[in-house]
Amino acid sequence: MKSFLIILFSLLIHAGAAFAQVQVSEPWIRATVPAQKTSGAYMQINAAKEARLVSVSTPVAGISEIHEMAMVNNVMKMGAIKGLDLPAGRAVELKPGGYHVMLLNLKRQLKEGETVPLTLVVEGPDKKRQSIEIKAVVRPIQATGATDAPAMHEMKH
Ligand SMILES: [Cu+2]
Repeated sequence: MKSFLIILFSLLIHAGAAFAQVQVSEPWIRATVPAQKTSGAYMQINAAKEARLVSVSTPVAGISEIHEMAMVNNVMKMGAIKGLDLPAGRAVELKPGGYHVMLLNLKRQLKEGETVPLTLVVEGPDKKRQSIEIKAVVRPIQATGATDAPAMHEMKH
């Protein structure tokens, strides 16, 4: 019995190690008003080994895209990118005014305080993919970062 427990324990450690290569901290989504169809999701992603975020999905949105923001002719524009590189050991921040996950075709209003599941798919240099399930907290509409206000999202999409 004792040896069985030890084996089980070591299996758990291995599963944990594989999963811990990519850590997501402080995921949040901006709350929406009733008719609003878009919002943004933000978080910090820290990959122990080089990886790439290749897709995101959530049951509350019809489409989820990875977006970057860039200055084009002095105007801040955003657009979808195919993936976001996650350098080894360095946190990549998705935040208002920067990289973000764009949630489109929202199926319902997102209310402050609720949690929303998100699935991130990360690809390693060996092309192996890993899904990471996280839960994002919905924060108030006016949460930090005026440049990425919901009204602006509505205009650009
Ligand atoms: Cu966007």
